[in-house]
Amino acid sequence: TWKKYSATGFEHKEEFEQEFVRHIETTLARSLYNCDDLAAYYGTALAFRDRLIIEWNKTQQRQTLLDQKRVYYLSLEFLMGRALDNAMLNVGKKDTAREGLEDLGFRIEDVVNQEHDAALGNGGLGRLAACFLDSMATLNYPAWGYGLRYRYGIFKQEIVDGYQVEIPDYWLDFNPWEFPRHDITVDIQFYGQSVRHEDEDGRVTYNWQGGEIVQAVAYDVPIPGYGTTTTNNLRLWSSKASSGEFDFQKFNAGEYESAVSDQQRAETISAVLYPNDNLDRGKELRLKQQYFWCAASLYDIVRRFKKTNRAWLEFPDQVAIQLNDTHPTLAIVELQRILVDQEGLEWDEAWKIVVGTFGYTNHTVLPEALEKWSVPLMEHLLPRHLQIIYDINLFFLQDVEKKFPDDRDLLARVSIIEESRPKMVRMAYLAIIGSHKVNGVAELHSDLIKTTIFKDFVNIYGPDKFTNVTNGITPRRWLHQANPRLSKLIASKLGGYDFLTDLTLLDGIEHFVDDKEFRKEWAEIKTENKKRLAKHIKDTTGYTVNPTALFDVQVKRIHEYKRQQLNIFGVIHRYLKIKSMTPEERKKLVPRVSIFGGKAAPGYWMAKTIIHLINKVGQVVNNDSDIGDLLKVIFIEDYNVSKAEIIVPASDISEHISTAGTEASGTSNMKFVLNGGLIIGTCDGANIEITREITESNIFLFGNLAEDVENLRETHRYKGFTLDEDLAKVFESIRSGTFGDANAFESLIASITDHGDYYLVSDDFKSYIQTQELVDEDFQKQDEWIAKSISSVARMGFFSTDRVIDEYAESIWNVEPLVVE
Ligand code: 26Q
Repeated sequence: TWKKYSATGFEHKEEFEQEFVRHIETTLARSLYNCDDLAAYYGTALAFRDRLIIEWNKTQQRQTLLDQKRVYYLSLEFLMGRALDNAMLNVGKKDTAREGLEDLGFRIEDVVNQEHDAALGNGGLGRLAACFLDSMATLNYPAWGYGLRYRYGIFKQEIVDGYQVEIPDYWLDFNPWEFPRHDITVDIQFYGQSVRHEDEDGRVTYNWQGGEIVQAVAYDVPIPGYGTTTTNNLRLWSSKASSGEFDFQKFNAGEYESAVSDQQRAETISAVLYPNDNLDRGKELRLKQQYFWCAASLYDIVRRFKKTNRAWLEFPDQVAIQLNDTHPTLAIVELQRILVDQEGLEWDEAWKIVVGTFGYTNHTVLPEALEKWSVPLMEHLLPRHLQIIYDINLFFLQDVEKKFPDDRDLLARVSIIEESRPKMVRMAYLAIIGSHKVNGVAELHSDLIKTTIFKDFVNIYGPDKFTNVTNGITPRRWLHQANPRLSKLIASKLGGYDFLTDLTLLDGIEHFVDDKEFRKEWAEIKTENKKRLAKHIKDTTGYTVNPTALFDVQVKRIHEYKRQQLNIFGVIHRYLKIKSMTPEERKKLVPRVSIFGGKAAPGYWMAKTIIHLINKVGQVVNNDSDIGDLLKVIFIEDYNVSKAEIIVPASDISEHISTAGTEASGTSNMKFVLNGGLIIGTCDGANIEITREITESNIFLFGNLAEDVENLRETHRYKGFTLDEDLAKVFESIRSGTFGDANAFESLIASITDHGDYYLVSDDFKSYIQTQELVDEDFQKQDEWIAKSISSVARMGFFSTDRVIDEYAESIWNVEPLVVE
């Protein structure tokens, strides 16, 4: 006698089983007799989905009724990974499902593994957005995500003969987590012209006319909070040809091909995620994506606001919009256009509303990643928006002129329009000017943007407009879900799972650092996780790795600034050293498995060369009988969120070794430490704050400081530099063909020896190698190592996205959680 639809989930396994079977037999039109793991996945997902839908509807009704201020998180990327495991844990009924599935003859792990990752993002920025959604729902904030429903997410990576090959990631076949809202559509305009009107009183208005229309269709994804009934909404827009008169006439006239090609052109807008991470390439289709998504989202937000019949002045009291980097900056211009051209507000009144509404988060200082769009392209695609940008710029420069008279250089420096040929629109400047707050994502990064790329704006606006909100991660996915045994062990000491919603409670495990039994269990869990990864490595690469070896992991997008080349040169150095040792000397060594993973942007030649080198080194080292278990080099194909959930809990040490001042924050550093891995890293991004929290004795820091980087580069340019001796030997061995065709790696070597070593690989090589030797030494003192691991985890409370979201809510959004009874 169980309740049919309990609020929180299934009361008994029988209730789950019944729902499961019902979906297999009706929704999927199959029978239990031909139900494989994939069908079992769908059955389980649909059963849980039913529960989510009920809470989702209630949450939306509640939010509409109470009509508190809402947050809208605009991001072109949401790197969600899998949904089922997360849904089961957040609803709190995973064990019930496990038992039910067992009764029916399935292993829950196999069922969960059937799900295709939702990979609508490149890396850190997209995963951060996904962690934010989890925390916003968990903390009961009335919040929506807005993004694009790409037909193809980030490509799948295969390694063929040591080279990266890209395979399209078609993931939408049957996605039980999305709900098409064919009734929620927005017509989005492109091209055409801006037409001037002057009425009898001499009032001048502009109107955007002509061009073409593409339809945006909403697809909604439920976002369940952990331990709460709040289920928020992620709305993704899909593009479709508008079914206007136009097509109909074409079809009628028999112009099928042209009608079909119009349709394809429209659908192309949301077809594919651009695979560049930290690199801007001014492609027209990308700008179309940005406007399509901004315009549809704003239409939706404004429509919702208008239903409440409030005065426009109240808009910023009801709506906070956060811009995830500059990608949605056109939303600023679009809101100004709606208010002035369509709603008839005065410019100044409208602009105050706009600035009060938006906040802008910067994620990079790399010059090649700062978005710029050519003025001619903007004028062609969005003629009225370009005019508005020019006006925003004019009024802004007038203000600056008043404040700093006769500083023409300043005006040229801060102008939204760069006077190049062609002229360019600087999106970051537009985002700063159109927002009331600008934030970086870690302390060092937030300081750097204030003193370098946005220095002039700090002078103009004063320092209060610029703030820091250090990134975090959701402990639900990155501890409880990825590492259930560790989570359980911690819960056993803390008397429950409260730490999952208040991560600072982790400090309670510090008391157990000296508890022998606790340490033993802690170490065993790490070993189990390493065995699971070793199996994955065996299954996917064929290589056998020893789970007692030191697992050294670097997984992230491949980029010169992240310096995977420093890591692989270090590996080669180690290989050469082992080769030169006597058997006696070798006995003293700590066996090590160097594990790499990550995708290179398809057009990023140097990144692809680094992948190639890693794979060639692996081929040689792993097949060298001289070396045995002492060193293995593994490249894990197709690194993604669900692989991270296996890799992160299995690392002894992970590498976060960017050139100081280049990695805005990094978030995988936090994931590794939270899972009991130590890290080796530079004084960069959030590594610095991690060090502050866990103390210097628990982290392996090395390398030059951010403050010295500019000088070093300058010296390289004008005086050159002497190549590190050990690095020179590494290059000799590559050049002599030890790892196959030496020519293949010449450009990589030359970037250091001949082209100024921009990323300071040579400058940091010695201290990197020395620090890695320290890692070996410390790893041999296993007891101390485990103690470091435990006390680091104990001090990671700060890095929860729950803390991050509360900070945004308080200092940028001014929104309150919605109290759920
Ligand atoms: C821009 C223009 C055109 C095409 C693509 C892009 C583009 C796409 C993605 C530019 C940048 C990105 C992604 C940036 C990113 O992931 N940045 C990372 O953000 C993390 C979360 O704040 C930080 O932890 C990382 O340090 C930062 O690199």
